[in-house]
Amino acid sequence: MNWIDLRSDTVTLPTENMRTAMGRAQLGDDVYGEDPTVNRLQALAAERLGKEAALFVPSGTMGNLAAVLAHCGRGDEVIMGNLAHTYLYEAGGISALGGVHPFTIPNQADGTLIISDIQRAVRADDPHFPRSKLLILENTHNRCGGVSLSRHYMLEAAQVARENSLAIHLDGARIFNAAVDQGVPASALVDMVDSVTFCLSKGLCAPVGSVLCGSRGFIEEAHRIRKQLGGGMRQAGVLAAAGIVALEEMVDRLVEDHQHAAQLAEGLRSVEGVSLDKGSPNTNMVYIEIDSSMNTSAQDCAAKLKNEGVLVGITGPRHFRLVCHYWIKDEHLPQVVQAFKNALSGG
Ligand code: TLP
Repeated sequence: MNWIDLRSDTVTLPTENMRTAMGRAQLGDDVYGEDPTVNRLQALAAERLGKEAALFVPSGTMGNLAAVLAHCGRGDEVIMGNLAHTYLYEAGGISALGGVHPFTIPNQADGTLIISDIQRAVRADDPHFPRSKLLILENTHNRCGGVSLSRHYMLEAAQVARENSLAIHLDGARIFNAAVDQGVPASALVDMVDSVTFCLSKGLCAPVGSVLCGSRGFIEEAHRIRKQLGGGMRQAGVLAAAGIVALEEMVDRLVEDHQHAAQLAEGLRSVEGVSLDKGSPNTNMVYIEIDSSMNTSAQDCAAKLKNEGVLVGITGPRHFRLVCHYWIKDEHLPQVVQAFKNALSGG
């Protein structure tokens, strides 16, 4: 079956241009720093994000982990939102592998952290306490509905971080969705942070890989940590080649995914028993709730949708995330709406 796969933008397959570039990529041993294609991707990524240097890593999770380990030592503390991907979905790696302690504060519905909450989370210099070292923000914010954080907010957060000697890492897995959403270059959303991870393998369609960007000294440290984590990938240019196409060809078109999310949300509004989350859709994500009057669970409904060729992400007992991406086309949107109508009417 040709699935309409809305579970995530991580499911995207590489484009034809990516497959061609991968086949033709010039390769070398990247652990020796000799893969010309990896080097080209890293230079391009650093340039696009306005940072001195960049490091190709196998995943967003490893990019965030390497960043935390480069910023913090054992027993240090990281301040982040209670809905941050790094807190919820990275298997506790910062604690398990780095002995780094998370201090969570509530994420607001718009993905932000209240500035006074950040201020209050910073520990006094007292031997009873861990040392506050790092603030992590996320843009776009996945669990807050894919919402994008403005430059204005990022500057405010950066100021409170600076005043308290905290470094800032941005989980920018979808930073290009945020940039396209706001009509600004991605560099304008990250010039105030010390480090940023972004993913090539989500809406940008590359099969594998993320990039960690920061100052030259920071990236040298992260390079050593990537090796410790087993992330030295040898002839990785075969993957980086797709990443170059991702950055050169796939950024501006993200606007189509955002338009599709808006169209899909509009269609779903007409389905009895479906409510959009407040503020949804944002960027490429639609979050919905099935009304309790409907005699179904998310599992049950997802199974019925699957019978119609539609795959959705289950995010709660009656809650779904639908993510638009390159492989979701105009003609799929009415099919998805109809599949929901059928699933919820017992049809
Ligand atoms: N997110 C995945 C799942 O892990 C939830 C998804 O389907 O959205 N930061 C953010 C904001 C992310 O959304 C993700 C992946 C990551 C980091 C991790 O990236 P990978 O999967 O490359 O380790």
